[in-house]
Amino acid sequence: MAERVFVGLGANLGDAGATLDAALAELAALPETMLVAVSSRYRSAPVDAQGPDYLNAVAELSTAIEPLPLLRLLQAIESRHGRERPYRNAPRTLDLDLLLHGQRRCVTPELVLPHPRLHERAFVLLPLLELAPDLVHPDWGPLAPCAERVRDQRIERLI
Ligand code: PH2
Ligand code: MG
Ligand code: MG
Repeated sequence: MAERVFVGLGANLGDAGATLDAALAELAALPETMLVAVSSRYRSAPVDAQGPDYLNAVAELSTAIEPLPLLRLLQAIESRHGRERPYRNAPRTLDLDLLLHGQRRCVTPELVLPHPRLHERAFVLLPLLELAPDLVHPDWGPLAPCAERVRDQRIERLI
């Protein structure tokens, strides 16, 4: 069965705009998957990280791919864009995070669903709410009220 899936995109090294364009085309080309919607792009200050500002966005997919195989496909796309992991939260050419996979919960060393920090980070929450203002988290309920709590994070919606 196809699930409603949200993927967070981020980049703060290289030509971040071109990388996001290419990554979205690769998401659209995944098997058993439709790219349903893409948020605006946002420029955001690094959170718990160093380096240049990030370009962030969120994509909505409809996909029949299960969470772990989908995670591996996302990691393959990251690798094709030169993603390196020298240390935690290092600047990156491309980060693709599985945020929500329907209402599924999953806790494994490799993958936690829903993404445990999605409600704390403006660079995830604002593009997510732009696509799905009525989104309901499987544990915490409606996500819209969380936007109030990330108001101090620097983020700019680009046109
Ligand atoms: N990703 C991180 C850590 N910090 N900050 C912003 N603004 N955008 C990100 O995508 C981001 C971050 C780890 O994945
Ligand atoms: Mg991330
Ligand atoms: Mg990641």
